[in-house]
Amino acid sequence: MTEAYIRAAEVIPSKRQLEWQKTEMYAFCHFGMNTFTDKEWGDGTDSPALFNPTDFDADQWARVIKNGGLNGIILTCKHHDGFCLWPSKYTDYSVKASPFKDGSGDIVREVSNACKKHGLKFGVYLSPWDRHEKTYGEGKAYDTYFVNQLTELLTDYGDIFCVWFDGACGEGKNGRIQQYDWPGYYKVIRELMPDAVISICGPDVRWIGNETAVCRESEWSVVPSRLAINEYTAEHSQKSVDEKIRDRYKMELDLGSRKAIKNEKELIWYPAEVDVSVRPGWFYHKSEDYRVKSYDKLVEIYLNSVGGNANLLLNIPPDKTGRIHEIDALALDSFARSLRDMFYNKVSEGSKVKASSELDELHRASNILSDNGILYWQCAADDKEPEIVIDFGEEKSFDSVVLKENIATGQQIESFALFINKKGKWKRLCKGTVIGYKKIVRLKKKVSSDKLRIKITSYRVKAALEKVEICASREYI
Ligand code: FUL
Repeated sequence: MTEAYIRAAEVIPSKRQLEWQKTEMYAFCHFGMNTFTDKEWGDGTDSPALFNPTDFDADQWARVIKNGGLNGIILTCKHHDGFCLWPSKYTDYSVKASPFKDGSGDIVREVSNACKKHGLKFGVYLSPWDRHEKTYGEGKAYDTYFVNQLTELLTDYGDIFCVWFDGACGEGKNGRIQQYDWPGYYKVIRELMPDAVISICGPDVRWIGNETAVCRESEWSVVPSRLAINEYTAEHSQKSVDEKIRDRYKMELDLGSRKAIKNEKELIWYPAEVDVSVRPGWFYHKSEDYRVKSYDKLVEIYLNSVGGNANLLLNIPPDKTGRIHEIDALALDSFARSLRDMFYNKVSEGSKVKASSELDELHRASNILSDNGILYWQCAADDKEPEIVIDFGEEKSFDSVVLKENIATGQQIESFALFINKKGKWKRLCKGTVIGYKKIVRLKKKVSSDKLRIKITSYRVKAALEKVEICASREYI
């Protein structure tokens, strides 16, 4: 059998995975019965009368989220307590039975409309674990219930970019055990919303393995297929509300290196997503108003996730009024401004680029500075240590370098190093491992030079970079 790393180099993303990857960063909105009961997990017995946002404003959610630089919203349409944020025909436990708009409201509709209006993508979280529904644990009857709900969400609410299935279940050994019909669920999703990714307990997007945004140094998108087995995800997911899952790294640290995949038979494209909350909890609690993450913590999370080949799903839980709290909105606003400042000056624009080799005239080195998103640089097949030199033409200062592989043709680069020219000698700035969709190298302080050299020190079959951006942060005097 061909060596695993060579087989790995052949694995490419599906169209829907590629589109999802470009979404980079989007919001999770945990909103539901727990918002009103001040809990993280409800047991499904709380009265629908408690659900009553007094000033619900989906448009405000979308404005705040868009202003924060996020590109979509995934809404908890139904959390573990089973309470539905849309008037589902299949249960009485929903907004229909609540005082919200006298039972005629539909949170899912309003959020999906607001997303459309503000150019955000919309995704649905539908908890497989349902503590209210009587058929849960009965097998087929619950599967039918679940598929009916999925069908409602995927037919009545416009385009859905993601269906997010949580692995959490707190039933324990003596609880109700439901064997989910995953293939049946996936079939319905593929039929009704073929472009949507199915995340976490699904074949398209992989959970990073913790809820504190602790990322791997080398986040590979090509990994063993056993990682997409839902039982594996569930085994590592939360089993009780008090479990300190957030503080632990539960899964293996090396999923994709040559060593890690050496004996793996089947490899798949299964890119990582980091899910983390802007507050300690997933749902809004007044007691956590002063524990909202600072903008610099959010920047750190962004650099590690989006800047480390993973997408970021950042939870912003609206409060009891039905709006995103001012403190969260402020944190998001400062976060977005910090990112804009960080990449303010594009130093590499207009530079000259030279590579150690080019595959042919379609794969020119100069493609890495273009924005067309189609052409990229690829080195010649026999180039063992390919490199690119970007010549600014004059001395320039910068403090971040953004590198992107052309992932449509796979993830190939295993390690790289960056150098700057100092009086005719190359001085190494840093070393790194994988690149993937995006790698952001953030330097501790600005450096200046007239050239940057990118050396690919190890790759699988073909080395290809789609984009390089060298930036200087904005300084305020
Ligand atoms: C966990 C759930 O138990 C939490 O309540 C939350 O929804 C989080 C995103 O996933 O597994």
